[in-house]
Amino acid sequence: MNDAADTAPKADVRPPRAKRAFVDAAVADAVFLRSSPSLELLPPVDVEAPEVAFLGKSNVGKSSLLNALLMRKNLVKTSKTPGQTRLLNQFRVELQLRRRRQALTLVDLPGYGFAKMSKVEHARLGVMLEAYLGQRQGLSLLVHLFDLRHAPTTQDVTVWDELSSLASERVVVGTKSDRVPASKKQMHAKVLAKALGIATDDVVIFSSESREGRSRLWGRILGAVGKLEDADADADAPPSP
Ligand SMILES: Nc1nc2c(ncn2[C@@H]2O[C@H](COP(=O)(O)OP(=O)(O)OP(=O)(O)O)[C@@H](O)[C@H]2O)c(=O)[nH]1
Ligand SMILES: [Mg+2]
Repeated sequence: MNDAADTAPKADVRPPRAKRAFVDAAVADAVFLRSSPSLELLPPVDVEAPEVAFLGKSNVGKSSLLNALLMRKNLVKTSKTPGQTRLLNQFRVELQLRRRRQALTLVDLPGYGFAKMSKVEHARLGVMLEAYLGQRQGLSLLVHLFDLRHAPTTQDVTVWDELSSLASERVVVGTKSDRVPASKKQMHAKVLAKALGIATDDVVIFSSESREGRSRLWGRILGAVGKLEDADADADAPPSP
């Protein structure tokens, strides 16, 4: 038996921690902070509470996903009617990690692609979104949501491509997974990933109804803000329901 070989450090072939971790995040506190009608009226990013924004076409489930992440029923306003969110809505969150608390600022963005509103309002929302995405200094992570039930729309892919030069990290989430048969989820994720040019494994399959994907998404968020090591992360845990 070769002792040296036994004690030699083994090559680490595991995927990066940020991708394999599932975090059962304990939300100690979550409150509405403010609604802002423009980037100029948003205060600068608070370095103590890294900012994470949620983007996607209208009605894809951004506000519902935030409620599911935060384990709150109605903290964030949701609606069956597209075009509910029309301001930059910030929420302040305190997570209880293994050793300490971590604050985050989550931003619920208005959806794109909603035709049934006045041209003026449509243009105003477009300008606000573009300014936020193009100029928000210090944004840690953009979570981009797509409806897992359908292939992404042309606009979805255009927006994704246009944001490829974004300085901040991006995570792709496939929403409403409770509406996709279990046997077809991977196939739908594959179609989405292919259209965006990413790996299928990088798609976080999510449902606000069943909370599938919640702990995986927390893992990706904490990985992006560099706090995963402090979290109560269990690399071997199965994806949470
Ligand atoms: N079945 C199912 N329905 C969902 C899910 N997430 C959201 N919905 C429904 O989809 C509709 C839109 O949800 P919202 O969370 O308001 O969507 P949004 O992306 O914030 O919409 P805008 O603010 O208009 O851009 C609501 O009727 C939700 O109940 C989900 O995971 N599963
Ligand atoms: Mg909304």
